[in-house]
Amino acid sequence: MPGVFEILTGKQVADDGLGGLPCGWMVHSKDGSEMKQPHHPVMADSKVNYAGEPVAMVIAESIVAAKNAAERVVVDYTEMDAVVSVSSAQSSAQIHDVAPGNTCYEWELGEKELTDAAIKGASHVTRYEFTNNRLIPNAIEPRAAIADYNKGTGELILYTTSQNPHLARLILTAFVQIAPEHKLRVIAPDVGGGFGSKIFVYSEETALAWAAKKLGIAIKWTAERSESFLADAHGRDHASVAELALDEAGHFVALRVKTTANMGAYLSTFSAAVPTYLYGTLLAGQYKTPNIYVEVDAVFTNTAPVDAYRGAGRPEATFLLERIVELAARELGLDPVELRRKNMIQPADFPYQTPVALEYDIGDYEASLDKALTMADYAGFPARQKASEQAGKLRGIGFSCYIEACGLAPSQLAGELGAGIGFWESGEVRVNPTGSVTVLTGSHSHGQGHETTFAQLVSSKFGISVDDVEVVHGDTGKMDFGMGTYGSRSLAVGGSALSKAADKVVEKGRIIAAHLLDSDVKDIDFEDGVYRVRDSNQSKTFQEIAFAAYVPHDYPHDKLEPGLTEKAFYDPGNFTFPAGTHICEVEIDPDTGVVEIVQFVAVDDFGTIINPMIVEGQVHGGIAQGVGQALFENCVYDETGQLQTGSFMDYCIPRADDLPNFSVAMTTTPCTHNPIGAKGCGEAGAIGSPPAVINAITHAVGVRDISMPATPEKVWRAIVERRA
Ligand code: MCN
Repeated sequence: MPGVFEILTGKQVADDGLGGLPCGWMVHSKDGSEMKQPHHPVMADSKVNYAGEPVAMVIAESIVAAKNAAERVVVDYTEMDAVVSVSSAQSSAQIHDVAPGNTCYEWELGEKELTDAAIKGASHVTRYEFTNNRLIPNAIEPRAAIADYNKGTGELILYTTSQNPHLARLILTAFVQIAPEHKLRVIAPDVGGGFGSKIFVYSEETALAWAAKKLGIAIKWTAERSESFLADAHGRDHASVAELALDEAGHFVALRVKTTANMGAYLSTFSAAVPTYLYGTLLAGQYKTPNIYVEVDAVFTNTAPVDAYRGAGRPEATFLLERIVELAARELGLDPVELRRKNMIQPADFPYQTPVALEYDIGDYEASLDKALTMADYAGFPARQKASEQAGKLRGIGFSCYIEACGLAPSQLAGELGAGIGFWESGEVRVNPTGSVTVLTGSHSHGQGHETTFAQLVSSKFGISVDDVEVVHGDTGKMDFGMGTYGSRSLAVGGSALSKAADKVVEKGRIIAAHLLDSDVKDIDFEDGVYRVRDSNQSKTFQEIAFAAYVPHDYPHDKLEPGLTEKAFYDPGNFTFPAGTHICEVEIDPDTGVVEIVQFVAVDDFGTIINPMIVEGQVHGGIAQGVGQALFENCVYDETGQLQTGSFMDYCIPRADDLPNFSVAMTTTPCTHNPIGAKGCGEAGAIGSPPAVINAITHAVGVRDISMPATPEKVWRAIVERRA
């Protein structure tokens, strides 16, 4: 057809010997066997396993020519039975030869026998069976890429919407083998949001890079929104049964969980870790439950791959725990706040070893709870409920005391648990001769404001203006290496690397200052951008020292090399454990089932905070997404595997007028093991909020459960059934 350069198919990918897209985390089943990893081709060769899987690529001189030609591509499909539901996947038609029963792994964590025995002997057991709805991430900017091959140098440049360009380069070179590592440069410039969905290496960008090299040209691709719905990795999709056992005094004695998690048709880059190490390990929550046992069956279905989406595993754990605790309180006629308080880990208990592998370093959960109760005026709730009743409305209040593990992650521990990569971060601080600073980080900012907060961190170390610091990220050609952004790790890990590098600069400056001031290094103090000889009026500014480092006419050449650039790699000693209390208050119109969130309070502990406004913004965004999951969002496939919610007409995300003004506050227990004292804040809102919303709605209606999303129809039906 006119304007078409080339049409490439999965067969050509296979003929060129390209590797498949790997999963970076190996999970073992309880019998010790490795998880089943079906080959994940860059483009489907003979079998298509989900609607949205690429089968051919058309390269043309214009988008119109490419679309017209794509419509003329004829694919000879033979229809097969589709497996869609997570609950029935294991008894449905087999998708991959390597995965009998469509089972990827059967994982466990915790002490089964002790947990079973504790449940048997308990005075009360609360049981909760539920699903955690499937979500489709929707960043403002869809995925996009340009692959540009330079025949002269043999260099391939991939501009792509990635949260971790170095990892993309590693996977594309070491596994897919598109080019040698030193010949591929991955640039991720301003990326319009990711929320996890741009961590992964996808077919489209991979095929683009391969084709650009094969044809010796530059090719551009931009996903349309409907492609994003079909082909971006989805999130959540669990079916679970949980039992919480309590003794007579209301202490939790055991928690037993069985979850089936949907992996989709193939394993996406981090998918295997999400329903295991980011989920099962969080099931202690803020509580001293001595026995916990969790089993997770991960299953394949004919749906888009499922992977990390804001919170990744931790919202699933929090939802389970904070719903079942609320249910237990209602069954026992206890105040849900007091039941939580009774079981909370206390400040004196830290460091606290949970029965599910994690050791929490620090926290003060009751401090957040108490502050949230005051802000929400819990004491005044009965009066407000009465007023609503008089106005013909139902009113409810719901709690969620969440914890999360973020700041991924100690590399050695991650390696022991099956990770294929390290989780340190790199940072470089380049002081220019005039004293301005260029900061290079391996973290990636796609909405979190690192350009501001990292500049604040470094400028405060040197006592210089924040305007004198430039933060550079997202280019494998500029920084040594980096592990990218996910798991709310950038400040705790990437910021710590920069903090270390900045400290090295300060120390080098101290030696230069001592030389210039004819003093001893130990007598030089550095404060507010000035090196000063203690108890004297002799000093040099940071800028003077920088100049001296690059114009070393009078310089300690016997001790130092010229220049003022330092690098650091930081590998965290533990996760960070942000925690807090969310309280949601709703009013419901019983005639329509429409839920109005009339109040939402979040009190969080993120340790030391660099920028309160950015942190508040992160909390707001997270809550908005959590409310989206609780009230509106649901990904639906029909029984033939076609996506039914493939546009914003069918997949509802929250709008501004669906949300109240959030009341957000902080408590502070600084992280004990990183140099900043910071914990992550980027996911907390999405983790803490969904159970608070559902607890409030079920409280208002007076029913045990309403599944997410609690749409007006579901809420209205629950009201009608309850009144019948
Ligand atoms: N910060 C701070 N003080 C703290 C903690 C954080 O000032 N104690 C600042 C940080 O310096 C950074 C921001 O708050 O500017 C978020 O920091 P952090 O918690 O370290 O999270 P990351 O930067 O690693 O961001 C990742 C996180 C995740 S995992 C998802 S998903 C998510 C999120 O951030 N995706 C986002 N927030 C997002 N926000 C936007 N706008 N777009 C996305 O795609």
